[in-house]
Amino acid sequence: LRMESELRHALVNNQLQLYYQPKVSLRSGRIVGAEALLRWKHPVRGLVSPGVFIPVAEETGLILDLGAWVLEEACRQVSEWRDANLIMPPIAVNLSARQFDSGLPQRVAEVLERHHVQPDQINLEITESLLVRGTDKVIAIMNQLVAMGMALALDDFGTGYSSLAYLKKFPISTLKIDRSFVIGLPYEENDCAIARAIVTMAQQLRQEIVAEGVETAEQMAFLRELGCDQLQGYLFSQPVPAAEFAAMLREGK
Ligand code: G
Ligand code: G
Ligand code: NA
Ligand code: MN
Repeated sequence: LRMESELRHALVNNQLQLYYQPKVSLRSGRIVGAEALLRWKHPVRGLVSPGVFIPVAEETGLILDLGAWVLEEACRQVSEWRDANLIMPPIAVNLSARQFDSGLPQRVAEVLERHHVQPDQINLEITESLLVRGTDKVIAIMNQLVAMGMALALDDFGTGYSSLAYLKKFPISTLKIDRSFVIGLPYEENDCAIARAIVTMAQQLRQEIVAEGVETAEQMAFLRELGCDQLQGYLFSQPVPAAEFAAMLREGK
C-alpha cells in the first residue's frame, strides 16, 4: 500500500522518467530502434527499478495510469526530437496486458494525434501472457492497432506459455528473444538450440527477430550466424536518458 501511494505521488510529481535502450541492426551496425524503459527517480531511495514497482502497479491497477503516462511521454519526446530535425527510428513502448481493452486503439490514436506523431514512429511491445489469454477480442484489438499503422513486438519470447503454433494467429511483426536464452550463448547447448528454434520459426513466419540482453561479442557472433536481425543489450548500450540517446544517434552510430 505504501509503495502504491508513493508511486501515485511519483506520477504526479515528475519523478518518473523514460530511458531509451538502442536496438542495433546486425547487418549495418546502426541504431534502428529503441525501447523506452521506465525509471523512478525516488528522492530518498534513488533510482528504483521497474522490476520492483511494475509488479505493484500491475497488482493495484495503477499500471493503467503509468502506461498512459509512458505513451504520452514517449510521443512528447518523439515530437520534440522531430522538431529538432533529428531522424528518429521507431521507439518501442511496453504495454501491460491490463492496458489491452477495447478502448486502447482509440486512446493510442488520440495521443499520437495530439503530438502529431506518425503511428510507425511508435512500436508496441506486448508479452506472452496476453496471447495466452488470446481471445478473439484481443486479436481484434491487435488488428485495429496494426490497421492504424502500428507494429507489434512480442517481448520476453520463450518465457510464457504460448505455443508456437498459435503465434501465427496474432498480427505480430517482431519477436524478441528473452534475455534468459541469450545469457548462455554460445556455450550452453540448450540455449543455442532454443535460440536457433526461435529464429528459424520467426523467419518462417516472416517476423523480425530481436535478441535481448546481448552482453558479449561471442553472443553477437552466434546470433549473427543464426540470422537474427537486431540486438539489444549492454554490449552496445545500457538504457540511457533521452538526451544521451539523441547524442548517440547524432554521432551516427
Ligand atoms: O529496465 P528494467 O530491466 O529494470 O525493467 C524491468 C521490467 O520492467 C522489464 O520487464 C520491463 O519490460 C518492465 N518495464 C519497463 N518499463 C516499462 C513500461 O513502461 N511499462 C511496462 N508495462 N513495463 C515496463
Ligand atoms: O522485460 P524487458 O525485456 O522489457 O526488460 C528489459 C530490461 O532488461 C531493461 O530493464 C534493461 O535494463 C534490461 N537489460 C537490457 N539489456 C540488458 C543486458 O544486456 N543485460 C542485462 N542483464 N539486462 C539488460
Ligand atoms: Na524485453
Ligand atoms: Mn520490453
